[in-house]
Amino acid sequence: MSDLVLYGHPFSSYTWKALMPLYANGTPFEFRNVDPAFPGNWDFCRKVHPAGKFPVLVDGEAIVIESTAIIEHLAAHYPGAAPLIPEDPGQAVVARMMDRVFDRYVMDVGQLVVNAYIADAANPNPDQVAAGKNGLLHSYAWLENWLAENELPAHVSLASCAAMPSLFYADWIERIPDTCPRVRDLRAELIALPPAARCIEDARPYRHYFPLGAPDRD
Ligand SMILES: N[C@@H](CCC(=O)N[C@@H](CS)C(=O)NCC(=O)O)C(=O)O
Repeated sequence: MSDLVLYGHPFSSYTWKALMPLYANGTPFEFRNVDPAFPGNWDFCRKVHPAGKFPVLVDGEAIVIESTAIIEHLAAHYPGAAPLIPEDPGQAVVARMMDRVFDRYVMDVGQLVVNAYIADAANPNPDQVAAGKNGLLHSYAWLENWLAENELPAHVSLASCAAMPSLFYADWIERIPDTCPRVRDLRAELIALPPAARCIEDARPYRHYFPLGAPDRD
């Protein structure tokens, strides 16, 4: 059995973010699914995470919470073919900046809409839905401009691990508009990466969990 254990859910965006580097570098680990079908696993996350969230990585005595910290931990202790954090300090800052952008202004903003549907799928709070969808459109436009001047490397790295799941699900919540072709292309490129495709396939049986109804694509 591997020393590394990852607690997470196959349908969870932040779990994908942690799975991507593990898959890309072929790092051996045991996956513990927090789905209610596997009782006890989520209880562990509730115990070790201040908000009971997953993914959680256990590495021997070390418990690492938060997907970004998990990637930093893997980069430091399990380096592999995929350079998770750029060696150049300036590029590392950009990678960490984009990690924050995708988590805070794509993933978490889209989650506002998802939460509104979880609370009441028949009557989601319209202000919350509008805030989430407008926030996504604003972030898409920002990213479109950023991508005109910058490149997000299309290999598995901190930035792309944050970008892939957030753009995957954001597009289900509010489609990336025609005015943002660079963002649409980036999403397509990232979800075609083999570790991403594996996450997407393994999550397929859980698509009925998507509170807005999963679209018939991807
Ligand atoms: N900032 C956290 C966010 C983790 C997060 O929101 N995880 C979701 C699944 S994608 C979760 O635990 N949801 C269950 C809950 O909030 O109760 C990270 O980067 O790991």
